[in-house]
Amino acid sequence: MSYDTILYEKLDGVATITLNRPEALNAFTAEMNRELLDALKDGSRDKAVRCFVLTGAGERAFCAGQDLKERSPDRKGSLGESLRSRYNPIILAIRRTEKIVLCAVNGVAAGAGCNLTLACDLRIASENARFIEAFVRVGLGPDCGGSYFMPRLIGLGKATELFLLGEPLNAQDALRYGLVTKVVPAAELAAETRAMAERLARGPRSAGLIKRTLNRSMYGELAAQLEYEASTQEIAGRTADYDEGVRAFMEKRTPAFKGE
Ligand code: T3D
Repeated sequence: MSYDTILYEKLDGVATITLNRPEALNAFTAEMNRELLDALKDGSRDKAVRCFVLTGAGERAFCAGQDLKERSPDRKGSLGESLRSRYNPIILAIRRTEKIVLCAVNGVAAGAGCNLTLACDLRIASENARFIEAFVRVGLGPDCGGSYFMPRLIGLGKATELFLLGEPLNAQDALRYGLVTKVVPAAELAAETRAMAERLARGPRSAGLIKRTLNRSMYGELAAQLEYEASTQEIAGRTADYDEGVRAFMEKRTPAFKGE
């Protein structure tokens, strides 16, 4: 299979998927959603693959979420439908595969990009990594399971702060909150990730069962929450504040929200 917006490599039991639009901070287009899902399905079916690594190209960004250049008022369409057809299947694929998914957070992870990291089983972060629940900055609410994973990973108090204020959580604070397993210098991220991925790929059959039991323990209502996020994002996506948020981002200014 060949891809345009991701890189996909399988080696020694590890399938590495690299989001590859560095010029746009690896932001999602519909094509990238499709290709990421295809690669996850391919690796999940492949008996030789025991572990996935998910990362972003370049040192600047893991992923800046939805490509906002596709979200001007005349092009935005239905955000609920976008989540149901493009994003939620990716989140469910990551949680439902019994292969372990290790995220190498190589830079900023914002919006859907932030929540994509949270869906993974483990995260290693470069010192440059930042986690930003950026939705509020553009007049949206959490999606891609962020409202489900974040409170479970770091507690409701800090999660609420991140969602309502949209401020970045840096790599060291992410480590302190238990969001990431390890923080390493940017130059060492690839090697540290490879070592951890190979260790996971050499693990017993029970690794997949461990994932499945943790899913059952903590993530039983994930599909319903993804659907709920899609319905609330549909509402937010129709507001004047969202249109203003996207316009302000494109014009590099602070949005003037009116609460409408
Ligand atoms: O279908 C749906 O719409 C529903 C799903 C929604 C899910 C979402 O993800 S909504 C949230 C979308 N993401 C964001 O709101 C984050 C937007 N980006 C940022 O806040 C900042 O760019 C970052 C904090 C991620 C990084 O800041 P910084 O200062 O390091 O970089 P920058 O200068 O802002 O960005 C660099 C370039 O990337 C810049 O382009 P330019 O000026 O060099 O031509 C910027 O426009 C571009 N870029 C960054 N993020 C996006 C983007 N272009 C398109 N879409 C982006 N999300």
